[in-house]
Amino acid sequence: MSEKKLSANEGIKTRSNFLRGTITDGLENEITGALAADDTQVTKFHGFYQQDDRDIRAERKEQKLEPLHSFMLRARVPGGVCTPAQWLTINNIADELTMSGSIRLTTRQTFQYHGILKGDIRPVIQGLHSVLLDSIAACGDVNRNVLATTNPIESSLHKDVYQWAVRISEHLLPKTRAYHEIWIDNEKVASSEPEDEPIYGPTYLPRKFKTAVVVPPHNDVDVYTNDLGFIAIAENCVLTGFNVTAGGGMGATHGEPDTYPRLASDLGFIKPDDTLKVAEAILTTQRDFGNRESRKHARLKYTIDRMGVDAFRKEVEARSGVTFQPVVPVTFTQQGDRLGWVAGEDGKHHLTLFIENGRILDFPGRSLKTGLLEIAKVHKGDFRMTANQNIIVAGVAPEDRKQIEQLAREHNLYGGTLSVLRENAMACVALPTCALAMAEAERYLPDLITHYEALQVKHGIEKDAIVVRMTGCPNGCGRPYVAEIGFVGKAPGRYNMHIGGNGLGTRLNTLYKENITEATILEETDALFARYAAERVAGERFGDFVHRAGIVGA
Ligand code: SRM
Ligand code: SF4
Repeated sequence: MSEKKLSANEGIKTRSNFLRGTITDGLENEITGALAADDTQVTKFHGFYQQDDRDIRAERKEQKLEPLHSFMLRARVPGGVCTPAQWLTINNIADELTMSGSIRLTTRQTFQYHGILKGDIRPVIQGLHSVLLDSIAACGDVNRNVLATTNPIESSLHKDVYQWAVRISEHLLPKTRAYHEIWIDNEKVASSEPEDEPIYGPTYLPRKFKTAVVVPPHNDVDVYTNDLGFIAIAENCVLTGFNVTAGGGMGATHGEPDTYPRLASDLGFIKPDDTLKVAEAILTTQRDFGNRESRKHARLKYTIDRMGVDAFRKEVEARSGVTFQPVVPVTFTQQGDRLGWVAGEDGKHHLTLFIENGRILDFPGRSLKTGLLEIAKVHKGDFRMTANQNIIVAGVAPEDRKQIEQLAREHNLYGGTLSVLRENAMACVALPTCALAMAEAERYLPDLITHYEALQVKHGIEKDAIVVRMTGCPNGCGRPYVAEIGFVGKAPGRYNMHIGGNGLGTRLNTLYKENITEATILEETDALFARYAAERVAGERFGDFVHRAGIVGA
């Protein structure tokens, strides 16, 4: 393939010298708050994005000022597990080194800072490093943060599965020394060894790559939306292996039907010992067969659709030396998180706290950030960030439960009167920081949910959990295409409405109405809820009902 045909990012990666680019020079340039354009692609591999506040973009332009550049940094926290000591540092960094002051839990079990000024990126990364956290490969064309079911009830199985998430994450990490060199040591580390990326090669992957490990029956990580999935199979809480899935992804572009959300295909069952071999083989197959000309068609899902699942499976078997066994049948019963207390098999207690759209900050009457800080000061277990933007205070001894619960209640982190609808709702960041947002999501969904709650009460269905998700554009960061009702931003105040996910994360929904405003959304929902309340059969979920009633097709 000639370089001329390759996407611009391929050239940037090649020239970056294993992810260095000219970032160091850019950090020293005090004339601008920005980095060089090519470097802003390279920094993604180091975990951060250049952004600007879109609320004030026009105003700054009018004043002939450059946009107010700042950076969003995403940490890498496999399985979402961190210690209270780490949380104290995470909190302090948000206070001292970010303009937003917030900690934003993401849909991939980690957190982001928004509003870091260029001169503060190094102190932020060094601060995280001081408590053994990093942001390498949190973004970019590499394997990203690996998800693992939080599943605190089956504690020993969770521990095993979490360890696999960590091992996969470590195994597939880029090996470049650039991250340490630029951010930690601040100088080139002398080495006689020539630099190499044994798994990735110098141009890394054609596109981002995402991995999740799930423990059925709880599909809290929406495993089928990942490029690579491991579905844990266990007997008596002992892991016997994984069903492997490949080729999931949510992103699409409005008006371009050759881009689409896709659920992963089942490849087959493997033993635990084969996990890393298979993960690497799937990744390198994508490395070698993925489309490097068009980034819109570069994800593994398109590679698999082009090759065919059987040919893809054979290639993976040849590379890994592992033969897939038939898939072990599994059942999922739920997506999303179980909020509140559960007791684990190890006698420890775990409290899942609802964080609306993942934004941890002190709001009037809800001092979420202070509350978590106070909990971190006394908590002896760990924290687990969930793939649904919530957080678990995990591993609480029975005698400490009262104190944790009291702190959570004092700060309105627990014990209010949330509807099940709100508890299950999720929105992506969108405006004002996301450069790709076409409509509001995080700042608007809470209001839409309030309208929805009223409609649920009107139709007597307020006890029904309906999974509602919203994103500000079709990229799908809040996984709206596996929601029972998904809203996808098209333009300010306008959304596509999708319905018919199954509440388990194993069925895509269907486009129902296009480009509609709030008034039409509420009219349509009123009519749908009325029919659902009147015509559903016992126990039927909303997403299943709209299929059975023929409101959306198969
Ligand atoms: Fe995402 C790009 C936020 C999970 C699909 N995503 C972005 C960027 C970085 C915008 C950009 O490129 O400039 C967003 C930054 C917004 C901001 O200001 O913080 C962004 N994505 C997020 C987060 C923070 C949403 C959230 O509210 O939690 C999630 C961070 C996850 C993490 O910690 O790693 C996030 N993004 C997802 C998911 C869900 C998932 O992975 O489970 C998806 C859909 C699954 C998938 O990848 O197919 C997702 N994000 C995208 C895409 C579309 C990719 C594609 O294949 O087309 C983009 C745009 C792109 O890559 O070109 C994108
Ligand atoms: Fe931004 Fe779109 Fe992702 Fe929302 S879905 S965070 S608007 S890229």
